[in-house]
Amino acid sequence: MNRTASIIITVALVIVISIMLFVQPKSSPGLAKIDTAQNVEIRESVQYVTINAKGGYSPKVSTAKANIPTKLIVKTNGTYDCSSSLVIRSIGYQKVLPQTGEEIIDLGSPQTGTLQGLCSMGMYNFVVNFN
Ligand SMILES: [Cu+2]
Repeated sequence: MNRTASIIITVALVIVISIMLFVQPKSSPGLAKIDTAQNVEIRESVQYVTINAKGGYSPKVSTAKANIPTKLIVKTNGTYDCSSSLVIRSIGYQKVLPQTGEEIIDLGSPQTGTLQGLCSMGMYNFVVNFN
């Protein structure tokens, strides 16, 4: 009985440690902040949010300001996967982007909320939170 119990505890510990190792890099708040700082900028009172599309979208989560003129720039660079096939339902946008290039999508002045972009198959996505 004691032996069984200690085996169960050992297995449980290994599982918990594995989960912690797995989850830690993704939930690191430092990294998310750096990403956001680099991909959102305001130039001449227009806000630009830049997303890279290749094997998915990055950064996956961006934070931007609401209620100011905003353009979304989606960059492809040798993108042969379906992340070049972009769908943004909330603005009725759907387009197959060039394999390499820059697509500029005018978002107007977004209200507070979340804008979601998807690949046409729905397997990759990104969100921009407007605050
Ligand atoms: Cu896809």
